[in-house]
Amino acid sequence: MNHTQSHDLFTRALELIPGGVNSPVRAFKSVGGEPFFAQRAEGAYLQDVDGNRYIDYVGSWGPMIAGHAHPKVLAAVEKTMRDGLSFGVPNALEVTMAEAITAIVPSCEMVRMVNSGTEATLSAIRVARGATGRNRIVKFEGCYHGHGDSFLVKAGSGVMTLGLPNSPGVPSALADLTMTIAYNDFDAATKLFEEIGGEIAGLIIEPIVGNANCILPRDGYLQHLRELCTKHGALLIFDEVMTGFRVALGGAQQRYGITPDLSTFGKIIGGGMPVGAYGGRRELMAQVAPSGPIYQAGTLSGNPVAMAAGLATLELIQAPGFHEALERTTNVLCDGLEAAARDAGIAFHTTRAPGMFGLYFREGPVETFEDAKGSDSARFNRFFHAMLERGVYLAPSAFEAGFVSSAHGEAEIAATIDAARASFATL
Ligand code: KE4
Repeated sequence: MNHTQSHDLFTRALELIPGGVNSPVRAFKSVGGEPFFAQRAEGAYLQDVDGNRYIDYVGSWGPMIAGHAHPKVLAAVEKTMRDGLSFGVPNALEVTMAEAITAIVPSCEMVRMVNSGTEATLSAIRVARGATGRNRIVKFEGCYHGHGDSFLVKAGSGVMTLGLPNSPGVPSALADLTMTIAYNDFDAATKLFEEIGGEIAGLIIEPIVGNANCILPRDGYLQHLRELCTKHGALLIFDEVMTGFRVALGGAQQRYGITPDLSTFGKIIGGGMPVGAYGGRRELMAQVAPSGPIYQAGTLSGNPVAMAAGLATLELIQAPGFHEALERTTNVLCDGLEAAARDAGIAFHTTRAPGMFGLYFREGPVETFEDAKGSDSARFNRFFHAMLERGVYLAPSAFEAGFVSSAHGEAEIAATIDAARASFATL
């Protein structure tokens, strides 16, 4: 493939933007090579500035669940923008969005719109700390909740798994307050709560981990965390920025039948525009300014054009059978990839949930972050580039989930499996 224009753009970008990108994962650092620059996108396809076309399994990292440039989403944006782009005073679409989210996610009796998943999660833990008067937060190794200081923490050594900053600029005084434990480890959670349960403001988790590749909760695990939080007076926070409205209309909390105290959302509810949200029980959310003392604000929060894109997307995913079809497509894709790998004699395993999947160059099962780290990432990187050359764009990291949209039809899945057969043969 010719990448001349992308190379020129990347060369210019490197001079002026850190790493040449406005978000690190886009730089292809973990898979090697240079990123391509998008020109346009439609349905399941991305087209780069050199005219190369790809079947897209990233979908802007989640928002494009109904496919790129969906006519109904574009029409909603076009109609709304003609009345103005931003008012800084309330707008009816913010009420419509709040009604939509609280109707689809019953655990959210109230909701606040923000502009990114990061804003949603850092606001949610502020509510947890403000409402409980406690300071400690529990997160899980391998889970990503955006770049808020309290989340850029890695598991420390020692029993208390004291947090250690995993980025310069995060004060250790703050990192100390974040405890990190292993995902899907029932005993680790029980032990931590027995030791310091009374000090924990909130436990935040990706109910299905989509940032360490894709890892599903073991049977009963989420319920176990629910019970521990209830017993010790800590708030259970489901970070559904990625899983929300994807793995089921009501998200992972609907799929697994768990009621968190707070939830965070993003991606799909913006339909590609910058949107995040956090919500939960009324007695918690009522404490958020200006109805309560816990402060949080944002100039463009609830932006009408972003609301229009998000609402049009929410309408599309409420079509009868939307999520059942998404689940079928995801399974046909993953079954086909596994069959292709088997025929090529390659150790390969997939994990999957409706609309999202994980690819591992190792035998299954993959149930923990340790299991995920056992994947042959060098082999994944070669597979990534072999697929890219054949017109299939996978997430450019062995530690990111892939995404399927309703625009991925039989033709796209068949073409992807054909490309995989050829790519496995080169490994
Ligand atoms: P944003 O601030 O990037 O909108 O959302 C942060 C976030 C929070 N919670 C979860 C579960 C998330 O997956 C994310 C963001 N996801 C990454 C993909 N791994 C976004 C891609 C990127 O960083 O560019």
